[in-house]
Amino acid sequence: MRGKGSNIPEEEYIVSRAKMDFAEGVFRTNFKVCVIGDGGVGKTALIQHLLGKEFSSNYLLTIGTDISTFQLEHNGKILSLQLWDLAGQSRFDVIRNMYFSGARAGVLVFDLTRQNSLQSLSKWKDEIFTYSDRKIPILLLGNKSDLKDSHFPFLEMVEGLKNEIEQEYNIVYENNQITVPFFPTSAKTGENVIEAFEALGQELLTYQKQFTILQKKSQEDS
Ligand SMILES: Nc1nc2c(ncn2[C@@H]2O[C@H](COP(=O)(O)OP(=O)(O)O)[C@@H](O)[C@H]2O)c(=O)[nH]1
Ligand SMILES: [Mg+2]
Repeated sequence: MRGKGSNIPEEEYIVSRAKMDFAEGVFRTNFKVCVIGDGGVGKTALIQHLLGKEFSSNYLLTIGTDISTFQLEHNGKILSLQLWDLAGQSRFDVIRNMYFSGARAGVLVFDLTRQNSLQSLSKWKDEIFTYSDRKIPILLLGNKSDLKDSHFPFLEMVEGLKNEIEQEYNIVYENNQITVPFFPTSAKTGENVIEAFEALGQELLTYQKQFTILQKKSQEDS
């Protein structure tokens, strides 16, 4: 399984958004994925790595949003992940809900060298669940593993956050199967980056099933 990235022109983006917003029960291959977390944790660098661009230690502060598409092949199906690179700066607070609307997955990124960037993630998770209007799959990334001897600092806190999110799924989805994958990653060396997004692809398919069951049930009940 290998991913391939490309930048998409605006018209195509609008068309695929329209497809996404059609019947929820139909198998969906286009997913809006919001990449979030504090400024400087490496969100842009991770996306650049996925898209096959060289790592640069000199990115400009994110201004606004970049949208790029990363494709995964999964059991012969193509999953198209539209990666939204969100600005973490507080001056963008007012327009954030617009960014999250219609999101089908969230990638929560923290910096393995900055514990407070992990502490922020619970707040980011609440925001994406609120504004996307459902409990969507979450991928948890501890980035900059190349700067750490041990890849797993703050493991207890990571487990705590995983459990917190999985509990929220358990409340909504009967016999919930959705889990929160966690990977230490490095946008610099590329460690685990593709593997992590492949794991997210798997969760998106699981989510699709759970959500369809939930919808059928609510139709039967009404
Ligand atoms: N050593 C190391 N530096 C990284 C890594 N990822 C990002 N950086 C650096 O961290 C800084 C912030 O990265 P950036 O992608 O702009 O963060 P963003 O604000 O979350 O988008 C930049 O100087 C990057 O070069 C990583 O995996 N390892
Ligand atoms: Mg950025």
